Amino acid sequence: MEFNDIAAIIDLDRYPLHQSDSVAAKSLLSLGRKTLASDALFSMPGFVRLEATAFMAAELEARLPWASRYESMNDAYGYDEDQWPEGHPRTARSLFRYHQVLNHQISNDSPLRKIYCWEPLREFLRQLMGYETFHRSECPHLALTAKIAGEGDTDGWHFDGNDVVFSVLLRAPEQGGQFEYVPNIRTDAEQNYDDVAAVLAGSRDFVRVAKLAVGDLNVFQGDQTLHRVSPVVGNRKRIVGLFSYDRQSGTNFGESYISQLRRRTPAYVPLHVAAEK
Ligand SMILES: O=C(O)CCC(=O)C(=O)O
Ligand SMILES: [Fe+2]
Repeated sequence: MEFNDIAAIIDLDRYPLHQSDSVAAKSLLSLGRKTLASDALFSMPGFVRLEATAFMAAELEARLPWASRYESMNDAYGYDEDQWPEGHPRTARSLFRYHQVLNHQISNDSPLRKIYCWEPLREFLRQLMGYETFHRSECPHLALTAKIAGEGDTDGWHFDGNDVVFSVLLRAPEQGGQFEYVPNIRTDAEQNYDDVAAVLAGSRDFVRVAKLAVGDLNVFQGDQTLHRVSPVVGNRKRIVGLFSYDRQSGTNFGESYISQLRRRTPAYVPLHVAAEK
């Protein structure tokens, strides 16, 4: 199967984003805006065709030996200069452990990159978010990536440092690896540490489990919504493609994070050399 044509990758009958004046595209925008406001997560089921997801999952899994390996106990809030007393939810740590295939390890003709570079998708997402400008990231490492989670791999509870994440699930594990989240548990004005502490301590009271299926495109606002990916169970890996955009053009990720990422990445073997092995 060749994936030269975007119609072979994205289900354009269901999601005619290239016809921005169509009733389908307009109603998708209004549904998406409403859903994001109430739930922080908007999924478009069956966005990517299943034959294409299987192709991309295999392509990405073949890059695993060169992928960056992340393994660390982190708190949910990211870097912060303040000191917090022991027992405070800002000090609670959970495990983050996965492989990440980096932008420069994903070939230019990968269907995943074709989705990311498809202009009608970027324009649709700009309108969905209500931003005036919206650009693909130009980071050589993190613009387009894929996280691959094997047995026991997980993303611990956290808030994202950026406003919004776009992902497409390419392969689901046998069990576990579920996206769990507590919509808008905090606001700009109120950190709501009591409820955050309860979730970090294992309470399931407010936790939602997203019913993500292979091929779904997900728009997720993770800055106020505590979330995690539960540990993967079984041999089949969870593979998710992640698209990075920014309101400003020419953005790169911070140099200190990128140099850590480089240290965690095995020596890079160019694709043509790898293919000859
Ligand atoms: O793997 C996912 O579905 C989302 C991972 C996540 O929360 C993140 O990359 O910040
Ligand atoms: Fe996240």
